[in-house]
Amino acid sequence: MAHLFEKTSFGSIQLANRIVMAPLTRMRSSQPGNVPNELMANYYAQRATAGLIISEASQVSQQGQGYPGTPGIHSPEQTEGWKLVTDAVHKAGGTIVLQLWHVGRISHRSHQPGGALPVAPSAIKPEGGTFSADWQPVAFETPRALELSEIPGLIEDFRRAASNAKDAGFDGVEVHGANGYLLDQFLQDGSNQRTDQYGGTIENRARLLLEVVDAVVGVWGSDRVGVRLSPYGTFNDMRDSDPVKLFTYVLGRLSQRGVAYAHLIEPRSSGAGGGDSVVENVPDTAELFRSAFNGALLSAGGYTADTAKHVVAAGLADAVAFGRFFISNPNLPRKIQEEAPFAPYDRSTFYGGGEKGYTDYPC
Ligand code: 8OZ
Repeated sequence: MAHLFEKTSFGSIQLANRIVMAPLTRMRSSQPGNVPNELMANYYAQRATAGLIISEASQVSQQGQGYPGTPGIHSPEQTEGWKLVTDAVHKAGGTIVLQLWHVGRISHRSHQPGGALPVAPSAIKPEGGTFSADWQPVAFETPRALELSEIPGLIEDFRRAASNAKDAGFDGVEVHGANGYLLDQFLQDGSNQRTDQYGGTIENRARLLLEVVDAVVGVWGSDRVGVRLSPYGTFNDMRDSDPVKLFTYVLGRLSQRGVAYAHLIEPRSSGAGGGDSVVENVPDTAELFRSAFNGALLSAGGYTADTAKHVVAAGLADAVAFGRFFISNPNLPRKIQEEAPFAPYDRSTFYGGGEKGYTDYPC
């Protein structure tokens, strides 16, 4: 029976324990240029006792940005900035992978090159909104459907970003295929109504994600690449007509490629970023998809110390990711080991700002 404090590995990535820090958008990169900084390095280093840290989602291009203050991994300055983070985490004994992100339609003209419309598989407007480059709440607009001729450039953006992440000293990368961002928009038929080879059948809708994974694997090797997915998630106005068939196919293809891990977000915490409510009567995706993937499975979404112990002991996941509680408990593994209560988090300081609510939680 596996234990949270037993070491494990995701491909060639070694984890000292099975408590993983989930990717968390915190919107504190330096402006202009969305550059990672010393404050971020300190924040991540404080959390180095995690078995693995997954960095906050980091845009692979300017077009891939959808919120103010999120770090990029496309410019030389950003790559240099990330070196501060990887050095600090490694000095503190931790392991960190970078999450590669393109938001697709979850953006606003103010973030886009030349003030253009955000891009997506199809011109379908999601419900809801984001924050503009000057931090004003703005509604989503109808995105521009990507031309077929633009797809190779998108894949190249991910490849180049993966290469930058390697130069920046990360231990691997995670492809963000979840939560209604670009790659998920291609996967699910509520947002993809294309009629070319990137739309229609499941094989076609999964094509972009798999081509991106192949490009990134070409840089890192499959043993240092993970993929995050959110079957049944509804954040960012997502829906699919047959999630079991879609995600079983995707996980099967990822198995064939031998990627280091699959990272599944439980739909009970589908309100990612929006609040703390728990969605009732939704499938348990670690259980539903465990047999569809032959590598390490990382499960995320509203875990407590007890439910995390249980899911690993039951063999339904190899490791568990905690998000919100890693914000307020930098040394979360020790708290779990000592069965100490978790410190509460302050949602009002999640996004943007400085040290407050970021590096000032007691370690
Ligand atoms: C919350 C706020 C903004 C972005 C995700 C990158 O859900 C995010 C995100 C979450 O994956």
